[in-house]
Amino acid sequence: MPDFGRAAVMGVVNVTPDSFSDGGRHLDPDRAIARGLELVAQGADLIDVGGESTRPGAERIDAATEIARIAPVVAALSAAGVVVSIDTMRPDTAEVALAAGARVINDVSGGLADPALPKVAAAAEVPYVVMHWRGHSADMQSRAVYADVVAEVAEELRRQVDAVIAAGVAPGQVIVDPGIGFAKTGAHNWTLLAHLSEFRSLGPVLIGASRKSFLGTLLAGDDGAPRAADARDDASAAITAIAAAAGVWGVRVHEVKANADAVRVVAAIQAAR
Ligand code: PMM
Repeated sequence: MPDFGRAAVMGVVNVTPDSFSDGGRHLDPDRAIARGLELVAQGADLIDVGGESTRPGAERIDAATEIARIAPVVAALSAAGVVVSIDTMRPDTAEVALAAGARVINDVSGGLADPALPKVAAAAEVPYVVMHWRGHSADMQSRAVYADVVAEVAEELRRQVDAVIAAGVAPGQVIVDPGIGFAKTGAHNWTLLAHLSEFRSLGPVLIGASRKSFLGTLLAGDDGAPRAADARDDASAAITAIAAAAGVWGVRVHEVKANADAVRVVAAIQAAR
């Protein structure tokens, strides 16, 4: 597990036509590669490349389409020395990405969508992000029902972690993620963010809150219209500071600059304690 002495900044490059945050902007491989390099120049420690949108309501695409989108981007960024994580639920896509140089697997299903994926992570001996997940995006919001969201997400995530370790992933390679926005309402997201330290006993924690719709709701204008996705970056950086102060391993963000500064500010304050 790379340790940067502060929270890691994972920059997002979605090679998709339909991600809510940056969909369509980086579908062309050259633009996606340039964006990844730009985020590294701005201070990203690693780049998360994804070819399948997981926004609420998204339908799945086939593996061949996903692979065609991510392969040239993973290969070019890896060749340029960038640490690439592959955001996929599919073992075939992960295998192609690893062969192209990816060094981390980010599975938003945390091993549940395809039990072969944890085995790929185990064989490759790479860090494996296990995100809390209750089912595919098409209908996941119908599963946003909790009596105690912190306790239930922690318990379900613990079971997911146990399963991937049983599949052969070394415990030291597991990164956990409570899955902000995945089968969660805005209120659930805020409660999880208010209790991040409770997830640390499960492993290093990654948080992906950047630009998500609960921020659009929080920052809605007087007319009630949600703030646009690309105008949520200051709020995302505020969450980064709070998450870093709560001791997370890393944050997954679309705009790197302010987040890279925020994690350095928090590290300086922690060092001065
Ligand atoms: N969120 C999205 C995609 N991948 N991966 C992890 N580990 N955690 C997340 O919260 C997460 C993720 C959805 O956001 P996007 O469509 O902007 O990529």
